Amino acid sequence: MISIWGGATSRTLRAHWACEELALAYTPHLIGSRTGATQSDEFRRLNPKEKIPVLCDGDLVLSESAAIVTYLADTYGRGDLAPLPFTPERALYNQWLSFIQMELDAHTLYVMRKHKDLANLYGEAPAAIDTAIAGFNKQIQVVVDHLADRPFLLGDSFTGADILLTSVLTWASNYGFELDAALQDYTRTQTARPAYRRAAKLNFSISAGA
Ligand SMILES: N[C@@H](CCC(=O)N[C@@H](CS)C(=O)NCC(=O)O)C(=O)O
Repeated sequence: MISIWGGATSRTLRAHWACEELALAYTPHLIGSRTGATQSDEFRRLNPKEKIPVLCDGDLVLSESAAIVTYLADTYGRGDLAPLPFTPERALYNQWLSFIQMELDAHTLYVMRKHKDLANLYGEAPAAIDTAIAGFNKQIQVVVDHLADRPFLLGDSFTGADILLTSVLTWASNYGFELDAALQDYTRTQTARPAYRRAAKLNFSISAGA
């Protein structure tokens, strides 16, 4: 039986969305970040990093949202949500996942989150925020150019890379980034998917931690 720990964030939504795309039965444990729930003894045994999302499937305990999406795709998707391993398509899928996690999440949007919304925890850093904004604007242009002649990151079919990209695009919009019109269309198309709608309804049925 699959369980997913976490809710109310763009990253936990990735795990719920992958389960919904694959029509999997799963048990959500909707704990929020910074609510104290990630510091409980029970949760720390699952993830000593004290971070969500976490997936449990039988004996497997897996953290990191991109790894969770890819595990679900490989185990239950049979090539539907991630290209099969050992193929050039899979190498490109890995490339997009790394790019999104590093250039559009960790180095940019998450820097803004830490030093703006969460400045009480991580400190004010206006110069880091300016650099993060410039970095996001530069790197997102690569995505705009790439999507100019294909509907999805990998070409003709929706994959976990689109789950990750959509999650950062909605996050960026919420932060006031003016996304290119084509990217707005792309985001509208992905967030209209029934699986996204089910996942978002569940994921955001709790409020984010303070
Ligand atoms: N690289 C990780 C990042 C996970 C992460 O930072 N999660 C945040 C919420 S989106 C968190 O759990 N924060 C816990 C806390 O601060 O209590 C992933 O993609 O899963």
